[in-house]
This record gives sequence, structure tokens and C-alpha cells, in this order.
Amino acid sequence: MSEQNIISLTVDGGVAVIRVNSPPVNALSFAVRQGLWQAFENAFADDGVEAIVLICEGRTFFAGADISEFGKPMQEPSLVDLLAMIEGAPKAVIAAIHGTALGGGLETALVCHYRVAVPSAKLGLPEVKLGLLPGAGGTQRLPRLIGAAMALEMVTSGSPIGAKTALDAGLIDELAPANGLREAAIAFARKIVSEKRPLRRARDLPVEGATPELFSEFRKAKARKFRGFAAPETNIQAIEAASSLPFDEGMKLERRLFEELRAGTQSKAQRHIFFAEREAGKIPGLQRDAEIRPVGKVGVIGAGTMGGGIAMNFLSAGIPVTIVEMQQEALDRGVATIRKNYENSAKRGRITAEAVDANMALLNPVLDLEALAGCDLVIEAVYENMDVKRDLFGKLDTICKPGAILASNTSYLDLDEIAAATSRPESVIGLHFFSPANVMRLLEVVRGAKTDASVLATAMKLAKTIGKVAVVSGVCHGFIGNRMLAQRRREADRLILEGAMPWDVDRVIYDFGMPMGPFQISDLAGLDLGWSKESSKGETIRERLCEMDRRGQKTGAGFYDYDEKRRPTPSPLVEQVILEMSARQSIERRAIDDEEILERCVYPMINEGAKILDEGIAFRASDIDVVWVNGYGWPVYRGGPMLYGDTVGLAHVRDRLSHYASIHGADFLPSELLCRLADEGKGFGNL
Ligand code: T1G
Repeated sequence: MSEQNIISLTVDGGVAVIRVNSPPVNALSFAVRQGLWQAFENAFADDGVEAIVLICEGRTFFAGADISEFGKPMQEPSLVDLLAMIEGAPKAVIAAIHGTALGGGLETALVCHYRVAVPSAKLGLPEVKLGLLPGAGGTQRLPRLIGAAMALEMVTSGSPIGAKTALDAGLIDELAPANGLREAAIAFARKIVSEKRPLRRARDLPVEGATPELFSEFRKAKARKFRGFAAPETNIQAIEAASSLPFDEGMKLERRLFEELRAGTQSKAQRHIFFAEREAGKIPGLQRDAEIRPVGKVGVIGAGTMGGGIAMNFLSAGIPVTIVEMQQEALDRGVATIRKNYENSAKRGRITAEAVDANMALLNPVLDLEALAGCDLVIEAVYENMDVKRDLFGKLDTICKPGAILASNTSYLDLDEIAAATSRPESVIGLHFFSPANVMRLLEVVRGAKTDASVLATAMKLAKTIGKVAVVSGVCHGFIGNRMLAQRRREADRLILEGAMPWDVDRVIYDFGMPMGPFQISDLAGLDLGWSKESSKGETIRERLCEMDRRGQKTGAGFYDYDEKRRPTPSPLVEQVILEMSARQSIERRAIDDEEILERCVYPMINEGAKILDEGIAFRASDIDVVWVNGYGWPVYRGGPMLYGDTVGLAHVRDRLSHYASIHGADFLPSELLCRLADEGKGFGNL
């Protein structure tokens, strides 16, 4: 888009209208900032102009600074300078807001004297999600308009608020009709001119409610949620400064704190994930206009934990679901669980009671596969066994209408083998949800050798519709995430035989930033997955614990003992079992330090990621990062395993892997791609 029509200035009966049109989201790029500077200068100089309306075309008001400019030299005018210029306007400036006024976009609205928004507008400061803080006055102006407490919540959560909430809080001055924003903003401008209202500037207002207790209690309440992150605490400090320093001093501090965060590894990692999540949705070679098959009705086979969670994704998006079970009792239990989950969300205020009923009304529970005949997409979430899945897909092939997509939720099995059980392998795809399927954002979309481009494109679009972050995986055992997880699992099991205890390994992995360690995960999932009393030989620690009926949280004991609130404590009994197993396998135990635990759990994952990349299972290293951040809770401030490898340096990873390979064998041999990049002094980010 050429510069001259990014910004336009028209005058309508004494009111100047500055209109911005810079798709896709009117980000405050250099061209937009430059154009705004010129337009405001012209409006200030025009004696016929008594007030100015600032409005954006397209889908939204400014959605923030242009984050594609981060890491590049700033081109004047900076956003801070532009906003100071607008704030010093000699005439009233009214922001007309629709869509999502986010980050620098909301900061631009804050320097206007008044703000008008349509009811569907959202206003937020999401910088903390990028490892930053609002760097153009947001932390200094917002609390002056809505008070310290609400400002604290907004800047540290990064979550937007709706226009009505903003009106009640004093962040906006008037709601405009949904389809009359421009007219309403001009009328508002005329009103304040005729009423000779003052040019009220946020910077001149006091901050309400900023008591010492507010900040100390807020920090305590959020400690667990902010664990490991740098940006939330920095945002709190900036809000404290707004409450205690003169405005200009607060602005100086905000700028310093912003630059510190922007230069740090955490923000680099979080910006990496922001762009990586969007990149993951773009499939190399898949035309943007690939045919999308309509998905109006979905079938889900299996109403257990996975099937029920999967169904909820579609119900919540307003898509009817026919859910199938073999037994009435299992079907009823599954439906009841879905309702309970929705009711819990309603209790937490996440959805309304009406939405619970509306979602449940879209659910059609049946006992007969034939009921799936009219579905456009059928997803199976049945027992993880190839024979069971092949038999089921054979039946679906005869039941489902031509063009229906048949999807498997398998987390390991060979999709091509499943597809071969049908006469329509081009319509078979893997949709691997992560438990709990109605919560975890990740969806691994597994493309079979014969999966048609339209089926892949349909799956990617559907993922966005149900609020998932989709990553495409090729076919291999465990696809992307679980294949890498197996590396960590193997090393964790070895480490406790060699000298560490489960609680040592879990502590190191938890302190690294993961939500929990491998042994706590095992206890949560159940140690007896795939275990049977009849065939158990007591040859592994896991088997021994299952034989002792220590099968995890569900039996009140596994690797840990659990109290009535399921709080874990290390078990002396388990320690004994481990010592005996080490002796039985003639392994001489030794002290193992935290660094070895971390390196042996993480570096083989990075190495496996390199193989996954080299084999073309994943299109990009950043796709692998997206899998781990969204499917396993990898700390977003470390950017995913592949970015973490680049951060510590691939030469270092290679050398440490070689070191462990010399002691523990081939499992640690650094992969060809990793060695090549390390030798060239490069990272996965250079691919
Ligand atoms: N800058 C540049 N490009 C952006 C962008 C931004 N801020 N936001 C989105 N895009 C691109 C995105 O890459 C994609 O491009 C397209 O727009 C559609 O995005 C100084 C420093 C606005 C809610 O964090 O939350 O201001 O792939 O697929 O799902 O204090 O984008 O099409 O080529 O996400 O409808 C603060 C981030 C910046 C907002 C729209 N602002 N964006 O969601 O579309 S830091 C943000 C979003 C800042 C100041 C600080 C979402 C959205 P392409 P999309 P969407």
C-alpha cells in the first residue's frame, strides 16, 4: 500500500478526521507514525479545525507497535515522541475505537483527550505476553484513568477488557453504535467543543488506590502464576512508579525498564513464539486458496476423557457433535462430564449459564456408528491399538458419506497404516489433541502420505475456528512432541537408577520452568498405562510400584505419597524400591548434580528435534517450539527447545551430547544436522 493512502485527513464541519488504513492490523509502523505526525501537524495548523477524530479502517484500531520492527534500529518519529506530540495537541483529540486496541494502539488512545468505542471493541496491553511492558506511556497513563488495582491486573495479565468494562472503569467516555463509530465520534467531538470541555490529559490525573498493601498482596497472590517470568514484576514496578513519581520521571523509568526487557532473552523468546505460532499455520506449498471442505457436523467416537474434551472444542465453537460410545453407561458418563466441565467454566465466569445449555444442545449422544453417516468430519478417540483403529476406520469408510474427513486422535500410531484400512486415504488425517483436549491449545495435524491438500487446509482452518494452535507433523512414532518426550522419559528413568531420586529430577525440571517433572506427570497420568498384573515381571521400578498398588495419584501413591489434597511428598518406600533395583541391576549409585540432570533430560530432546527437522517430519524448528510451549507447558520465556538450543549454543549442546555419548552410548550421539549447524557456528534459527 503506498504511503499517501495509509493516512488521510478530511475536515467535516470543523472536525478533522484522521483515518488510518494499514492492513492487516494497523500496526504502528514507521510509515504509520510518520503519516500520523504529518496529519496531526496539518490539523493543528488548520484554524478551521476545532477538534480531531482519530479512526482506523479495516478490522481494528491500532493493534500495537509493529513488532516486525523490533530488533531493527528505531526510525523517527518514535512512538513515544509521536504520542507526546498528540498529547500536547492544542485541540481536543478523540480516539474512535473498534476491533482490538492493543499495546501501542491503546497507548495511542490514552494520549487522546477522549475515547469512544463500539460495544465489541477490546482494549488491552498484551506486552507482558511478549516479555515486555507497555513502552509508550501505558504504565503511566492507564493507572491515572482506571486506578492502580485494575491497571496492575491489565498490564500483568495482558488480557484485554471489553468496551463496556472500559466505560465503567473510565477508560472510555462513550459507547458508539456498532455500525456508526465515525458518526458518533464526530458528534462527540462537536459536543465537547460546544460544551467547551477541558483538554483533559491522563498525565495530569492522580493515581487512585495505590497503597503499599495493594502491591505486596498482588505480588503474593500472583507469585505462582508469574514464576520464572521477568516481565510481570517489571510491569508491577512501572505501575508503582506511576503512583509515586512525577509523570515525566515515571516515563523515564518506564523507558529504561522497557529497553531492559526488550534486550533480554525472555522477550526474544516470547516474541519468537508469537511469530512462530502464526508461521506454523502456513503450510509450504499449500496455496492460500486451497479448497476448504465445509465442516458443519462433526462426529466423535469415544466419550472418555479425550473424546469428551475433543467434542467440547467443537460444541464451544457452535458446531454440532454426534458422540458415539459402545455402552449406554459410558455414554451417559461422558455426557455428564462434558456438562460438568461447562458448568465449572460458568462458575468461574468464563462462560454464561445460557452458553452451557446452548453448547449441550448441540451434542447428540448415540450408541450406533451409523449415526455418523451425515458428518463432514469424524474423529476417533478410541483405545490406542492399531487393530482396533484399522477395524473402526474400515467401518467408517462404509458408513460415512463421500468427502467426509476421517481423523484419528492417535498419539503414536502410523496414520498411513490406519488410512490403508479405507478406500479414501486421501481423506484421512491425524488430529492429535493434547489432554485436557478442551484446554490445551496445541493440535498436531498429522498429514499422511496420501492426505489431500484440501483435507490438510480444512484441518488447519478448523483448528483456528476451535481456538487451537495447529502444527503439521509428518508420520513417525510419536509425531513431534511425544517423540521428543520419549528421550526425556528414557533419561529420567535412567537417572533414578544411577543415583538421583524422582524428586531430584522433578525439582530440576520444575525449576527450569516446566509445570511439573516427569515423575509427577507419571503419577498424574497413572503408572499402570499399558501395565497388566498378569504379565508384570517386576523388572522395572514402574512395574514394582504397580505391583505394590502404587499406581499414581488415583491410588493415593505412586512415585510420591499423596495427602487428601493430592499434595505429593517423597516416599521412603519408593526410595527403597529404587535402591534395590539399582543393586539388582548392578548399577553403582553416585551423586548426580542438577546440571547433569537438566542436560540429560533436555539436550537429547533438542537432538531429536534436529532429527525430526532433518527428516521433514516438521517443516520448521519454530514449529517444534510451538509444539512444546503449547502442548507440554515448556516455559514460553525460554522459547521452546530449539530456541533454547540456539540460546545455549549448538556447539555447547553438541559437545555435551558427545560427552554423555562417551559414557552412556549411542542414545546421545549428536545428530548430523545439529553437528553441521554447530560446526558452521549457526543455530536452528538460521535454517
Ligand atoms: N505488529 C505486526 N504485525 C502484527 C501485529 C503487530 N503488533 N499483530 C498482528 N500482526 C500480524 C500477524 O503477524 C499476522 O500477519 C496478521 O497481523 C494477523 O494476525 C510500544 C511495544 C491483533 C488480536 O501484542 O494479538 O505495542 O501472518 O493472525 O488472530 O508498548 O494479531 O497475516 O502476515 O494474529 O485476528 C502489542 C499482537 C505489540 C498484539 C489479531 N500488540 N497481535 O489476531 O490475526 S508491542 C500485540 C495480536 C507494543 C508498545 C509495545 C493479534 C490480533 P500475517 P493474527 P488474529
